[in-house]
Amino acid sequence: MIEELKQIGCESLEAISELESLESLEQFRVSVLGKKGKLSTLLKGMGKLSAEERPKVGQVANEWKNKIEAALGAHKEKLEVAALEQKILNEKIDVTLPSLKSYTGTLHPLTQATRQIVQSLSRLGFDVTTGPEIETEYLNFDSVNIPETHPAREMQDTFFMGEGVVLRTHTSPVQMRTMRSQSFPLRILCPGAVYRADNDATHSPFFHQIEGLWVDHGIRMSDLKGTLLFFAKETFGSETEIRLRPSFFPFVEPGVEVDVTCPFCASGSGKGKGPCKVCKDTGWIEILGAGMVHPELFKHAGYDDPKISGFAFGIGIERISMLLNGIPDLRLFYRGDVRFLNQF
Ligand code: FA5
Repeated sequence: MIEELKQIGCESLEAISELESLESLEQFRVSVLGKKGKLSTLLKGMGKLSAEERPKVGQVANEWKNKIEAALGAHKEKLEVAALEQKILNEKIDVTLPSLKSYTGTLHPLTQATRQIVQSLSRLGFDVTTGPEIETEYLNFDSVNIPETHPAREMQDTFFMGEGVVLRTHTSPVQMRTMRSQSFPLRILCPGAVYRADNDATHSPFFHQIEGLWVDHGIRMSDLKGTLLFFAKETFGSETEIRLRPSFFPFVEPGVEVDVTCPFCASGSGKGKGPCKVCKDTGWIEILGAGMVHPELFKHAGYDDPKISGFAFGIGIERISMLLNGIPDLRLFYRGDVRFLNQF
């Protein structure tokens, strides 16, 4: 048996040095030292040996087992080093390759339009102020002269939150918040998000407005007209003209809708040269609502002065950005599609 042990040992030591992978090394270890391996199978015959022979054979078997294990360990280390070197070679970084392109974000077109409008009107002395998007029914409606039974409440399809709270349907409540907390003269712009249960290519349930308010002694309709003409020329170009059409908003009296000459097909006179999909050959495009502040609002604001007057206007920001950038569908603003956003 000692001879057989020696043969298994010598053959194993020779075979180990020729193994080329960690997998074949493990297979070989199991085939020699495993429970059903050559060595264990041979040693099962030890029971038949005499009591004298048994410890001698056991000692020799242990010596070979240790030698084989040491050889396996040493060879395993060699193979691991070789595998690591190969891995490093395969993963070599080619520093001459062009680098990955890094993308720089841009301001959202609605942010750009808001900033452009604020920047131009701040040159007339308007300051920016903001208010909450979750608003009381009182400030959104009652305080701006839209009482509970007034049909104008129906016109602004409202998201009611319950207990006298709504998602604000316009930025006009910020006028009232500011008047109630500050005394006049006031010259403010209130940009922000508003909500209405509306949804198509030109109406979104979530959109943005900029409210303008100027309150002082002796503010007249001509001040409103001058301010809006300045805004129109700054926004759409110096050739732009405006026209005011009578309209109704409960919070102003008189109220107007304001059109600008179509920046795509008209100049000065407002005569469209057509064919123009934007103004439908009329030469005019409606961009905002405005008017002289209704005296009821001054009562709600606590302004008790007979000489006080003011004007207000409300601009839809999506509308302005669509016109400035030729955007056909306002839902594009909210999809977060970088192919669209990268163009601005
Ligand atoms: C108002 O919201 C008034 N508060 C504006 C105002 C302020 C008038 C001060 C007078 C004095 P209107 O509902 O028309 O008015 O909305 C103003 C603008 O918001 C519209 O001209 C339009 O550009 C935009 N708008 C209205 N509804 C939507 C909508 N669902 N999606 C996108 N834009 C909208």
